Amino acid sequence: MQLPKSEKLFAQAQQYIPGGVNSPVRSFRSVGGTPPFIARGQGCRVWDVDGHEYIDYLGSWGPLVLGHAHPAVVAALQKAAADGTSFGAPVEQEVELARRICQALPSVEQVRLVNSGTEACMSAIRLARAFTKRNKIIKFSGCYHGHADGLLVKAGSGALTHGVPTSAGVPASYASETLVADYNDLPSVERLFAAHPRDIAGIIVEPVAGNMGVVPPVEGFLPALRRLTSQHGALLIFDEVITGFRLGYGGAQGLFNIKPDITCLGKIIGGGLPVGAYGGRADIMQQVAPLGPMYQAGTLSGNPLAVSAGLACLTELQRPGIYQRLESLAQRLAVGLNRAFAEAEVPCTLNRAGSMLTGFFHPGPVQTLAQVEASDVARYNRYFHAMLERGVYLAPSQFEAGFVSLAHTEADIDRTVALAAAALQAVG
Ligand code: KE4
Repeated sequence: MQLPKSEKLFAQAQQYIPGGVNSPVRSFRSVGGTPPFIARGQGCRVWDVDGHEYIDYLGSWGPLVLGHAHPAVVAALQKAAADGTSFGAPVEQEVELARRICQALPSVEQVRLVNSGTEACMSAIRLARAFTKRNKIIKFSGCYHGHADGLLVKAGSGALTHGVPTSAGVPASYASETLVADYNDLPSVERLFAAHPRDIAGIIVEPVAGNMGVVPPVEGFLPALRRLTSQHGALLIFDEVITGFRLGYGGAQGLFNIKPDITCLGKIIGGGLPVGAYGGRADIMQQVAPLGPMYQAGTLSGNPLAVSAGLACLTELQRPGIYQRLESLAQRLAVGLNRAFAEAEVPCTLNRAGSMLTGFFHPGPVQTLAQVEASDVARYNRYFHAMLERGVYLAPSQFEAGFVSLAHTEADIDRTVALAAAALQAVG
Protein backbone atom coordinates (compact mmCIF):
# COMPACT_ATOMS: atom_id res chain seq x y z
CA MET A 1 0.00 0.00 0.00
CA GLN A 2 1.43 3.39 -1.01
CA LEU A 3 1.69 5.80 1.95
CA PRO A 4 3.96 8.54 0.59
CA LYS A 5 2.68 11.33 2.82
CA SER A 6 2.62 9.13 5.95
CA GLU A 7 6.13 7.89 5.21
CA LYS A 8 7.37 11.46 4.81
CA LEU A 9 5.63 12.56 8.01
CA PHE A 10 6.91 9.50 9.89
CA ALA A 11 10.50 10.28 8.84
CA GLN A 12 10.04 13.87 9.98
CA ALA A 13 8.33 12.81 13.21
CA GLN A 14 11.27 10.56 14.09
CA GLN A 15 13.52 13.62 13.99
CA TYR A 16 11.62 15.32 16.81
CA ILE A 17 9.74 12.57 18.69
CA PRO A 18 11.25 9.32 20.05
CA GLY A 19 10.24 6.62 17.57
CA GLY A 20 8.11 9.22 15.80
CA VAL A 21 5.17 8.64 18.12
CA ASN A 22 3.81 9.95 21.39
CA SER A 23 2.87 6.48 22.54
CA PRO A 24 4.86 3.35 21.62
CA VAL A 25 1.99 1.13 20.49
CA ARG A 26 1.21 3.58 17.67
CA SER A 27 4.60 2.96 16.07
CA PHE A 28 3.54 -0.27 14.32
CA ARG A 29 6.70 -1.90 15.73
CA SER A 30 4.60 -4.94 16.66
CA VAL A 31 3.16 -5.41 13.17
CA GLY A 32 5.86 -3.73 11.05
CA GLY A 33 5.51 -1.10 8.38
CA THR A 34 4.73 2.61 8.49
CA PRO A 35 1.81 3.79 10.62
CA PRO A 36 -0.68 5.75 8.48
CA PHE A 37 -0.97 9.31 9.77
CA ILE A 38 -4.67 9.95 10.31
CA ALA A 39 -6.14 13.14 8.83
CA ARG A 40 -9.69 12.83 10.15
CA GLY A 41 -12.37 10.55 11.49
CA GLN A 42 -16.12 10.49 11.06
CA GLY A 43 -18.40 7.86 12.55
CA CYS A 44 -16.74 4.45 12.30
CA ARG A 45 -14.26 5.59 9.62
CA VAL A 46 -10.89 7.32 9.55
CA TRP A 47 -8.95 8.67 6.57
CA ASP A 48 -5.17 8.89 6.41
CA VAL A 49 -3.16 11.75 4.93
CA ASP A 50 -2.80 9.80 1.68
CA GLY A 51 -6.57 9.63 1.29
CA HIS A 52 -7.04 5.95 2.24
CA GLU A 53 -10.32 5.21 4.04
CA TYR A 54 -10.56 2.64 6.83
CA ILE A 55 -13.34 1.09 8.86
CA ASP A 56 -11.91 1.71 12.32
CA TYR A 57 -11.90 -1.01 15.01
CA LEU A 58 -9.18 0.67 17.08
CA GLY A 59 -11.37 3.55 18.19
CA SER A 60 -8.37 5.33 19.71
CA TRP A 61 -7.76 2.24 21.95
CA GLY A 62 -11.21 2.39 23.48
CA PRO A 63 -12.55 5.92 24.15
CA LEU A 64 -14.57 6.28 20.95
CA VAL A 65 -17.54 4.07 21.75
CA LEU A 66 -19.72 6.63 19.90
CA GLY A 67 -17.41 6.75 16.89
CA HIS A 68 -15.42 9.72 15.62
CA ALA A 69 -16.67 13.33 15.72
CA HIS A 70 -20.05 12.46 17.21
CA PRO A 71 -22.22 15.58 16.75
CA ALA A 72 -23.16 15.76 20.45
CA VAL A 73 -19.51 15.60 21.51
CA VAL A 74 -18.40 18.14 18.92
CA ALA A 75 -21.19 20.55 19.92
CA ALA A 76 -20.32 20.19 23.61
CA LEU A 77 -16.67 20.93 22.87
CA GLN A 78 -17.47 23.94 20.71
CA LYS A 79 -19.68 25.40 23.42
CA ALA A 80 -17.22 24.71 26.24
CA ALA A 81 -14.24 26.07 24.28
CA ALA A 82 -16.08 29.31 23.56
CA ASP A 83 -16.43 29.86 27.33
CA GLY A 84 -12.80 29.10 28.16
CA THR A 85 -10.98 25.78 28.36
CA SER A 86 -9.54 25.68 31.87
CA PHE A 87 -9.64 27.83 34.99
CA GLY A 88 -7.80 25.86 37.66
CA ALA A 89 -10.90 26.46 39.73
CA PRO A 90 -14.04 24.38 40.39
CA VAL A 91 -16.58 24.33 37.56
CA GLU A 92 -20.13 22.98 37.43
CA GLN A 93 -19.39 20.40 34.73
CA GLU A 94 -16.93 18.43 36.88
CA VAL A 95 -19.52 18.08 39.62
CA GLU A 96 -21.99 16.69 37.09
CA LEU A 97 -19.48 14.17 35.70
CA ALA A 98 -18.59 13.03 39.22
CA ARG A 99 -22.28 12.68 40.03
CA ARG A 100 -22.95 10.63 36.87
CA ILE A 101 -20.05 8.28 37.68
CA CYS A 102 -21.24 7.76 41.27
CA GLN A 103 -24.78 7.21 39.98
CA ALA A 104 -23.60 4.64 37.43
CA LEU A 105 -21.30 2.69 39.79
CA PRO A 106 -22.84 1.95 43.23
CA SER A 107 -19.39 0.97 44.56
CA VAL A 108 -18.18 4.52 43.87
CA GLU A 109 -19.43 6.90 46.56
CA GLN A 110 -16.82 9.57 45.80
CA VAL A 111 -14.57 10.06 42.78
CA ARG A 112 -11.55 12.20 41.88
CA LEU A 113 -11.08 13.22 38.25
CA VAL A 114 -7.57 13.12 36.76
CA ASN A 115 -6.14 13.31 33.22
CA SER A 116 -5.30 9.74 32.21
CA GLY A 117 -5.74 6.10 33.08
CA THR A 118 -2.16 6.05 34.28
CA GLU A 119 -2.87 8.79 36.79
CA ALA A 120 -6.04 7.02 37.89
CA CYS A 121 -4.28 3.69 38.55
CA MET A 122 -1.19 5.28 40.10
CA SER A 123 -3.40 7.26 42.49
CA ALA A 124 -5.61 4.26 43.29
CA ILE A 125 -2.56 2.28 44.41
CA ARG A 126 -1.31 5.16 46.55
CA LEU A 127 -4.80 5.37 48.06
CA ALA A 128 -4.90 1.63 48.85
CA ARG A 129 -1.54 1.94 50.59
CA ALA A 130 -2.66 5.04 52.49
CA PHE A 131 -5.90 3.40 53.63
CA THR A 132 -4.42 0.02 54.67
CA LYS A 133 -1.01 1.33 55.76
CA ARG A 134 0.49 -1.60 53.86
CA ASN A 135 2.98 -1.48 50.97
CA LYS A 136 2.63 -4.54 48.73
CA ILE A 137 0.39 -4.55 45.67
CA ILE A 138 -0.58 -7.57 43.56
CA LYS A 139 -0.92 -7.13 39.82
CA PHE A 140 -1.33 -9.73 37.07
CA SER A 141 1.13 -10.53 34.31
CA GLY A 142 -0.38 -9.47 31.00
CA CYS A 143 -2.48 -6.74 32.58
CA TYR A 144 -1.49 -3.09 32.03
CA HIS A 145 -2.45 -0.21 34.27
CA GLY A 146 -0.47 2.66 32.74
CA HIS A 147 3.19 3.49 33.07
CA ALA A 148 3.64 4.41 36.76
CA ASP A 149 6.95 3.05 38.02
CA GLY A 150 5.54 0.44 40.38
CA LEU A 151 3.35 -1.04 37.67
CA LEU A 152 6.04 -1.63 35.04
CA VAL A 153 6.89 -4.86 36.81
CA LYS A 154 7.06 -8.58 36.01
CA ALA A 155 7.42 -11.55 38.34
CA GLY A 156 10.92 -11.88 39.70
CA SER A 157 12.82 -15.18 40.01
CA GLY A 158 11.52 -15.57 43.54
CA ALA A 159 7.93 -15.05 42.40
CA LEU A 160 6.71 -14.99 45.99
CA THR A 161 9.12 -12.25 47.00
CA HIS A 162 9.01 -9.25 44.68
CA GLY A 163 8.64 -8.04 41.13
CA VAL A 164 11.40 -6.81 38.86
CA PRO A 165 11.19 -3.81 36.52
CA THR A 166 10.09 -4.26 32.92
CA SER A 167 11.32 -0.78 32.02
CA ALA A 168 14.67 0.93 32.23
CA GLY A 169 14.67 3.72 34.79
CA VAL A 170 12.52 1.89 37.33
CA PRO A 171 14.60 1.17 40.45
CA ALA A 172 14.43 -2.40 41.74
CA SER A 173 13.34 -0.90 45.06
CA TYR A 174 10.22 0.55 43.41
CA ALA A 175 9.38 -2.79 41.77
CA SER A 176 10.02 -4.72 44.96
CA GLU A 177 6.70 -3.74 46.48
CA THR A 178 4.78 -5.21 43.54
CA LEU A 179 3.91 -8.91 43.51
CA VAL A 180 2.88 -10.52 40.23
CA ALA A 181 0.26 -13.26 39.86
CA ASP A 182 -1.10 -15.01 36.76
CA TYR A 183 -4.46 -13.93 35.35
CA ASN A 184 -7.20 -16.56 35.75
CA ASP A 185 -4.88 -18.55 38.04
CA LEU A 186 -6.31 -18.29 41.55
CA PRO A 187 -3.65 -20.45 43.27
CA SER A 188 -1.00 -17.95 42.12
CA VAL A 189 -2.87 -15.28 44.10
CA GLU A 190 -3.46 -17.50 47.14
CA ARG A 191 0.28 -18.27 47.32
CA LEU A 192 1.09 -14.55 47.47
CA PHE A 193 -1.37 -13.96 50.29
CA ALA A 194 0.04 -16.99 52.13
CA ALA A 195 3.56 -15.57 51.77
CA HIS A 196 2.54 -12.02 52.77
CA PRO A 197 -0.53 -12.40 54.99
CA ARG A 198 -0.52 -8.87 56.39
CA ASP A 199 1.54 -6.87 53.89
CA ILE A 200 -0.74 -6.63 50.87
CA ALA A 201 -2.54 -3.30 50.43
CA GLY A 202 -4.52 -4.45 47.43
CA ILE A 203 -4.97 -6.26 44.16
CA ILE A 204 -5.28 -4.26 40.96
CA VAL A 205 -6.94 -6.16 38.12
CA GLU A 206 -8.52 -5.55 34.74
CA PRO A 207 -11.90 -7.28 35.33
CA VAL A 208 -11.76 -8.23 31.67
CA ALA A 209 -8.14 -8.18 30.53
CA GLY A 210 -7.68 -6.06 27.42
CA ASN A 211 -3.93 -5.51 27.37
CA MET A 212 -2.83 -8.98 26.36
CA GLY A 213 -5.61 -9.01 23.85
CA VAL A 214 -9.08 -9.66 25.29
CA VAL A 215 -9.04 -12.38 27.96
CA PRO A 216 -12.27 -12.57 30.01
CA PRO A 217 -12.13 -13.82 33.62
CA VAL A 218 -12.93 -17.53 34.03
CA GLU A 219 -15.98 -18.42 36.10
CA GLY A 220 -15.38 -17.66 39.76
CA PHE A 221 -12.09 -15.78 39.30
CA LEU A 222 -13.36 -12.30 40.17
CA PRO A 223 -15.57 -13.43 43.10
CA ALA A 224 -12.53 -15.27 44.50
CA LEU A 225 -10.45 -12.08 44.31
CA ARG A 226 -13.22 -10.26 46.15
CA ARG A 227 -13.27 -12.95 48.85
CA LEU A 228 -9.47 -13.15 49.21
CA THR A 229 -9.00 -9.37 49.54
CA SER A 230 -11.83 -9.11 52.10
CA GLN A 231 -10.40 -12.02 54.10
CA HIS A 232 -6.94 -10.45 54.25
CA GLY A 233 -7.90 -6.81 54.84
CA ALA A 234 -6.65 -5.83 51.38
CA LEU A 235 -8.53 -3.69 48.86
CA LEU A 236 -9.84 -4.84 45.48
CA ILE A 237 -9.06 -2.30 42.75
CA PHE A 238 -10.90 -2.74 39.45
CA ASP A 239 -9.03 -1.08 36.61
CA GLU A 240 -12.02 -0.24 34.40
CA VAL A 241 -10.16 2.20 32.17
CA ILE A 242 -11.22 0.05 29.20
CA THR A 243 -14.32 -1.74 30.55
CA GLY A 244 -15.90 1.28 32.30
CA PHE A 245 -19.02 2.31 30.34
CA ARG A 246 -17.85 -0.12 27.60
CA LEU A 247 -19.34 -3.38 28.93
CA GLY A 248 -22.49 -1.61 30.14
CA TYR A 249 -23.39 1.62 31.88
CA GLY A 250 -22.38 -0.12 35.12
CA GLY A 251 -19.09 -1.35 33.68
CA ALA A 252 -17.62 -4.79 34.36
CA GLN A 253 -18.56 -4.53 38.03
CA GLY A 254 -22.20 -4.22 37.01
CA LEU A 255 -21.93 -7.07 34.53
CA PHE A 256 -20.25 -9.43 37.03
CA ASN A 257 -22.07 -8.06 40.09
CA ILE A 258 -18.87 -7.50 42.07
CA LYS A 259 -18.30 -4.45 44.29
CA PRO A 260 -14.61 -3.43 44.20
CA ASP A 261 -13.28 -1.08 46.88
CA ILE A 262 -11.67 1.28 44.34
CA THR A 263 -12.40 1.73 40.62
CA CYS A 264 -10.14 3.31 38.00
CA LEU A 265 -11.69 4.87 34.90
CA GLY A 266 -10.52 6.62 31.73
CA LYS A 267 -11.03 6.53 27.96
CA ILE A 268 -14.85 6.60 27.47
CA ILE A 269 -15.49 9.02 30.38
CA GLY A 270 -13.47 11.62 28.44
CA GLY A 271 -15.32 11.09 25.14
CA GLY A 272 -11.97 11.24 23.33
CA LEU A 273 -10.47 13.99 25.53
CA PRO A 274 -7.96 13.35 28.34
CA VAL A 275 -9.95 12.32 31.42
CA GLY A 276 -9.24 9.64 34.04
CA ALA A 277 -10.82 9.02 37.43
CA TYR A 278 -10.47 6.94 40.57
CA GLY A 279 -13.17 6.47 43.14
CA GLY A 280 -14.63 4.15 45.72
CA ARG A 281 -16.09 3.84 49.20
CA ALA A 282 -16.47 7.17 50.99
CA ASP A 283 -14.43 5.99 53.98
CA ILE A 284 -11.53 5.17 51.64
CA MET A 285 -11.83 8.41 49.66
CA GLN A 286 -11.61 10.39 52.91
CA GLN A 287 -7.88 9.70 52.70
CA VAL A 288 -7.52 11.94 49.61
CA ALA A 289 -6.20 15.50 49.98
CA PRO A 290 -7.41 18.03 50.90
CA LEU A 291 -9.55 15.85 53.20
CA GLY A 292 -6.89 13.38 54.19
CA PRO A 293 -3.17 12.64 54.13
CA MET A 294 -2.89 11.07 50.66
CA TYR A 295 -1.74 13.70 48.19
CA GLN A 296 -2.72 13.77 44.49
CA ALA A 297 -3.22 16.79 42.25
CA GLY A 298 -3.46 17.97 38.61
CA THR A 299 -3.56 21.32 36.85
CA LEU A 300 -6.07 20.22 34.23
CA SER A 301 -8.03 17.71 36.29
CA GLY A 302 -11.76 18.25 35.74
CA ASN A 303 -11.23 21.01 33.17
CA PRO A 304 -14.51 22.05 31.54
CA LEU A 305 -13.42 21.21 27.98
CA ALA A 306 -12.52 17.56 28.61
CA VAL A 307 -15.35 17.02 31.07
CA SER A 308 -17.92 18.44 28.63
CA ALA A 309 -16.88 15.84 26.04
CA GLY A 310 -17.18 13.11 28.66
CA LEU A 311 -20.60 14.29 29.76
CA ALA A 312 -21.86 14.38 26.17
CA CYS A 313 -20.61 10.82 25.69
CA LEU A 314 -22.23 9.49 28.86
CA THR A 315 -25.50 11.23 27.93
CA GLU A 316 -25.57 9.29 24.67
CA LEU A 317 -24.78 6.05 26.52
CA GLN A 318 -27.80 6.53 28.76
CA ARG A 319 -30.18 6.32 25.83
CA PRO A 320 -32.44 3.21 25.94
CA GLY A 321 -31.21 0.21 23.96
CA ILE A 322 -27.69 1.54 23.40
CA TYR A 323 -25.86 -1.43 24.89
CA GLN A 324 -28.18 -3.92 23.23
CA ARG A 325 -27.28 -2.25 19.91
CA LEU A 326 -23.58 -2.45 20.71
CA GLU A 327 -23.91 -6.13 21.67
CA SER A 328 -25.87 -6.92 18.50
CA LEU A 329 -23.19 -5.35 16.27
CA ALA A 330 -20.31 -7.01 18.13
CA GLN A 331 -22.00 -10.41 18.07
CA ARG A 332 -22.63 -10.07 14.31
CA LEU A 333 -18.94 -9.35 13.80
CA ALA A 334 -17.84 -12.27 16.00
CA VAL A 335 -20.14 -14.75 14.24
CA GLY A 336 -18.99 -13.53 10.84
CA LEU A 337 -15.29 -13.62 11.67
CA ASN A 338 -15.54 -17.07 13.24
CA ARG A 339 -17.20 -18.28 10.06
CA ALA A 340 -14.47 -16.69 7.92
CA PHE A 341 -11.70 -18.27 10.05
CA ALA A 342 -13.42 -21.67 9.89
CA GLU A 343 -13.91 -21.52 6.11
CA ALA A 344 -10.25 -20.51 5.66
CA GLU A 345 -9.30 -23.38 8.01
CA VAL A 346 -7.20 -20.93 10.04
CA PRO A 347 -6.88 -21.80 13.74
CA CYS A 348 -8.21 -18.68 15.44
CA THR A 349 -9.82 -18.11 18.82
CA LEU A 350 -11.97 -15.03 19.02
CA ASN A 351 -12.24 -13.76 22.61
CA ARG A 352 -14.98 -11.21 23.19
CA ALA A 353 -16.56 -9.32 26.04
CA GLY A 354 -19.31 -7.08 24.75
CA SER A 355 -17.86 -4.73 22.12
CA MET A 356 -14.18 -5.45 22.93
CA LEU A 357 -12.65 -8.39 21.10
CA THR A 358 -9.43 -10.03 19.91
CA GLY A 359 -8.90 -12.76 17.31
CA PHE A 360 -5.96 -14.83 18.57
CA PHE A 361 -4.23 -16.89 15.89
CA HIS A 362 -4.26 -19.85 18.26
CA PRO A 363 -6.37 -23.06 18.28
CA GLY A 364 -7.60 -22.13 21.77
CA PRO A 365 -8.59 -21.89 24.48
CA VAL A 366 -6.91 -18.54 25.24
CA GLN A 367 -7.47 -17.86 28.96
CA THR A 368 -3.96 -17.23 30.25
CA LEU A 369 -0.95 -15.14 29.27
CA ALA A 370 0.98 -18.32 28.43
CA GLN A 371 -1.72 -19.28 25.92
CA VAL A 372 -1.82 -15.72 24.55
CA GLU A 373 1.94 -15.82 24.03
CA ALA A 374 1.63 -19.08 22.07
CA SER A 375 -0.39 -17.25 19.39
CA ASP A 376 0.98 -17.10 15.85
CA VAL A 377 2.01 -13.43 15.92
CA ALA A 378 3.59 -13.53 12.46
CA ARG A 379 0.27 -14.71 11.03
CA TYR A 380 -1.62 -11.99 12.92
CA ASN A 381 0.75 -9.39 11.53
CA ARG A 382 0.22 -10.61 7.94
CA TYR A 383 -3.56 -10.58 8.52
CA PHE A 384 -3.36 -7.09 10.04
CA HIS A 385 -1.64 -5.68 6.96
CA ALA A 386 -3.91 -7.57 4.57
CA MET A 387 -6.89 -5.99 6.34
CA LEU A 388 -5.28 -2.55 6.41
CA GLU A 389 -4.67 -2.74 2.65
CA ARG A 390 -8.37 -3.63 2.24
CA GLY A 391 -9.48 -0.64 4.31
CA VAL A 392 -9.98 -2.15 7.75
CA TYR A 393 -7.97 -0.76 10.67
CA LEU A 394 -7.49 -3.40 13.41
CA ALA A 395 -5.42 -3.08 16.59
CA PRO A 396 -1.76 -2.95 15.44
CA SER A 397 -0.77 -5.78 17.78
CA GLN A 398 -1.95 -9.33 18.44
CA PHE A 399 -1.86 -8.39 22.12
CA GLU A 400 -4.34 -5.53 22.05
CA ALA A 401 -8.12 -5.22 22.02
CA GLY A 402 -10.27 -4.14 19.09
CA PHE A 403 -13.51 -2.24 19.58
CA VAL A 404 -16.91 -1.98 17.91
CA SER A 405 -18.60 1.42 18.20
CA LEU A 406 -22.19 2.62 17.96
CA ALA A 407 -21.22 4.26 14.68
CA HIS A 408 -20.63 0.87 12.99
CA THR A 409 -23.59 -0.47 11.02
CA GLU A 410 -24.59 -3.97 9.97
CA ALA A 411 -23.33 -3.10 6.48
CA ASP A 412 -19.92 -2.10 7.89
CA ILE A 413 -19.76 -5.35 9.87
CA ASP A 414 -20.74 -7.50 6.89
CA ARG A 415 -18.19 -5.69 4.69
CA THR A 416 -15.52 -6.30 7.33
CA VAL A 417 -16.33 -10.02 7.42
CA ALA A 418 -16.15 -10.28 3.62
CA LEU A 419 -12.80 -8.47 3.60
CA ALA A 420 -11.51 -10.74 6.38
CA ALA A 421 -12.31 -13.78 4.23
CA ALA A 422 -10.37 -12.23 1.34
CA ALA A 423 -7.47 -11.27 3.62
CA LEU A 424 -7.25 -14.79 5.06
CA GLN A 425 -7.19 -16.23 1.54
CA ALA A 426 -4.36 -13.84 0.68
CA VAL A 427 -2.16 -14.51 3.71
CA GLY A 428 -3.06 -18.13 4.41
P1 KE4 B 1 -3.62 5.96 29.77
O1 KE4 B 1 -2.60 6.52 30.73
O2 KE4 B 1 -3.00 5.47 28.47
O3 KE4 B 1 -4.82 6.91 29.52
O4 KE4 B 1 -4.29 4.69 30.47
C1 KE4 B 1 -3.47 3.64 30.94
C2 KE4 B 1 -4.31 2.37 31.01
C3 KE4 B 1 -4.75 1.92 32.24
N1 KE4 B 1 -5.52 0.81 32.36
C4 KE4 B 1 -5.88 0.10 31.25
C5 KE4 B 1 -6.73 -1.13 31.42
C6 KE4 B 1 -5.46 0.52 29.97
O5 KE4 B 1 -5.81 -0.22 28.88
C7 KE4 B 1 -4.66 1.67 29.83
C8 KE4 B 1 -4.15 2.14 28.48
N2 KE4 B 1 -4.37 1.24 27.38
C9 KE4 B 1 -3.45 1.37 26.27
C10 KE4 B 1 -3.80 0.33 25.21
N3 KE4 B 1 -3.92 -0.98 25.68
C11 KE4 B 1 -3.49 2.73 25.70
C12 KE4 B 1 -2.80 2.88 24.37
C13 KE4 B 1 -1.43 3.50 24.50
O6 KE4 B 1 -0.67 3.13 25.44
O7 KE4 B 1 -1.10 4.34 23.63
